[in-house]
Amino acid sequence: MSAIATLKRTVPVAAAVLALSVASAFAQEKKEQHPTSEAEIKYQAGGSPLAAVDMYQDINPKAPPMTKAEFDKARQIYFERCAGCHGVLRKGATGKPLTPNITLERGTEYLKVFIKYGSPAGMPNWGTSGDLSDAEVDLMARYVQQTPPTPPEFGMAEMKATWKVIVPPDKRPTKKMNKYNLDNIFSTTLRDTGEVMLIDGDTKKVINIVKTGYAVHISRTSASGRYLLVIGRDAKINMIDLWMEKPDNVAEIRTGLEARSVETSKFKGYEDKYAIAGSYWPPQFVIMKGDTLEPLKIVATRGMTVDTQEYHPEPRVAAIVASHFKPEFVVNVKETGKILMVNYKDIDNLQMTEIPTARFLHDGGWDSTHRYVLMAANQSNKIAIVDAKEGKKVAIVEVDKIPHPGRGANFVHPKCGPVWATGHLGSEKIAFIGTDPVKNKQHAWKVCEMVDGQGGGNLFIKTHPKSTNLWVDTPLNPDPKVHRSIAVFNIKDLKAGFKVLPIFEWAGIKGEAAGRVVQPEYNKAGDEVWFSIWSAKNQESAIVVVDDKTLKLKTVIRDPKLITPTGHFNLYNTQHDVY
Ligand code: DHE
Repeated sequence: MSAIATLKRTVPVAAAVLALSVASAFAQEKKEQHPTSEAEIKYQAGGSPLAAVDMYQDINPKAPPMTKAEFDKARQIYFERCAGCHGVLRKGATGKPLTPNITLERGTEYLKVFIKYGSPAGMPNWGTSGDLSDAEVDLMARYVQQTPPTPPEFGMAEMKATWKVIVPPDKRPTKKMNKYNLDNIFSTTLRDTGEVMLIDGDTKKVINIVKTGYAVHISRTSASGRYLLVIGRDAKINMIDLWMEKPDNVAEIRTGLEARSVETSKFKGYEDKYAIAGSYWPPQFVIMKGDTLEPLKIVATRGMTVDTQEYHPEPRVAAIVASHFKPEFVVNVKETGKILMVNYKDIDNLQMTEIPTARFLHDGGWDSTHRYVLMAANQSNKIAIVDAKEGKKVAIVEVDKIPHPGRGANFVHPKCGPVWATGHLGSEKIAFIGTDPVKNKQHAWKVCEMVDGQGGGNLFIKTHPKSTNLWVDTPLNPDPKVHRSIAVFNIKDLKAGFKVLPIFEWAGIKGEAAGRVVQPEYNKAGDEVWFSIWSAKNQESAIVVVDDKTLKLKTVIRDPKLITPTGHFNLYNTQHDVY
């Protein structure tokens, strides 16, 4: 039984004062026990676009009364802060379920304590942290006792209504019309302005700022390298033609109400033929025509979980990667813990292999041979490994708390041979998993070594085949010294520990700035590494470029339009899965 459940049984509502002090102690204990919980909270509570979607108000006679205005305000807070963990339908995702059968039994006073002070199990202390006022805590306690409102579905008709071919394929250039070195362009998300900035990696000059959906999550290059696809948090995909004199949008579509992943077909003979996008809401993925984004086939991901085999109503689609071995997309279904190998050879008779792994699949990437895909089941502290050639699960490897690889990092470890590395959001550990089952069998599909980085709050890790450095960021670490710098290891001598480079300081930003250093990303040559300095939208941000050999500052890219840069993707490395 949870500590709070015990509290509820032994402490009647009348003894609220005691309850508050116990809960407060829990909040304190939580801070001590989970030094990175602030990082986790920031990460999970990233804000859902569903906050702005109108949903009906239920009048449940058993639930405490709410006016429509109160309900709408609470719904907005719920989708901005709570849905990431508790789910859109409140049936539980990475957090606990909050359905009325549970919350009505708890009652308003109890729920208020819980929301205000948090719990040792990971519920943030929304009230004492200052995020929610007492009135808002009361509002939320009443809201979670109402029947959860359901956002609308988003099927073919809705997708088609948002689909625009801005420049039809026959009106596009037949050859490259610009002099840019397409292989070394970087696509940088300007998170809060709803744009991506295309930067020439050779000259460091801005090529164009392209309008996109809100808070673009990732950029992916098509197999041929001609198109760039980006997807916003609001599930809007923009397709940018890199052959245009000034690369810009040629097609766009919304594939749902909230999303994180987009990819294009990469198998020989199918280059650029299809695009795929997964969505968080509705839980589904859609296969589209590769040159126009015309939606062709929508597949729902609702279904049974891998472990308890219970129905889950909103299994979100997380990372999607394209296989190099077969005409397949590898689709990660988060809450049910299934990896789907979706074969696009005949999409009218779509064949899918369902590989059960572990719940909460999130992000990951290929090993250096591109045969094995390694995906973090983040809240299960596991890495699921699938052989894309055989279409079979290889192993599930236990790592540390909340692995978060991005796409991971591949290199040859002095003792274990080829490894794939992940850092962790919930700890300072960096795990190296052996990926060579032939020449280094004894280390394959095991953690062959773990080293300590600067601290928890890590999001991305990176190296390059031409480099001997391994870069580990910590943007969500609460300590500014840690989230404003980067750790770099020499992969030939991991035991020697890491050097810390003061990336934020190097940016020379004078005013107040959050200055979180996010996502190491190599240029095409593998001799420089780019970092975003991510500040609030009314503060200065920058991109810092470091020389990979000397570990010295090379350039700082500053521009008043560089607002809230987060992810930034080198087009060649993304196209060829070099990481
Ligand atoms: Fe991400 C990758 C989901 C928060 C920046 N992020 C991914 C992927 C998923 C995901 C499923 C893998 C996509 C793929 O490869 O197809 N991210 C989520 C969330 O659900 C979460 C936890 C909370 C949220 O509300 O979004 C979240 N992510 C963040 C951030 O706070 C970051 C730092 C800034 C932002 O945009 O909000 C962020 N996520 C990124 C980036 C990648 C990413 C830069 C791509 C990494 C790569 O190297 O491919």
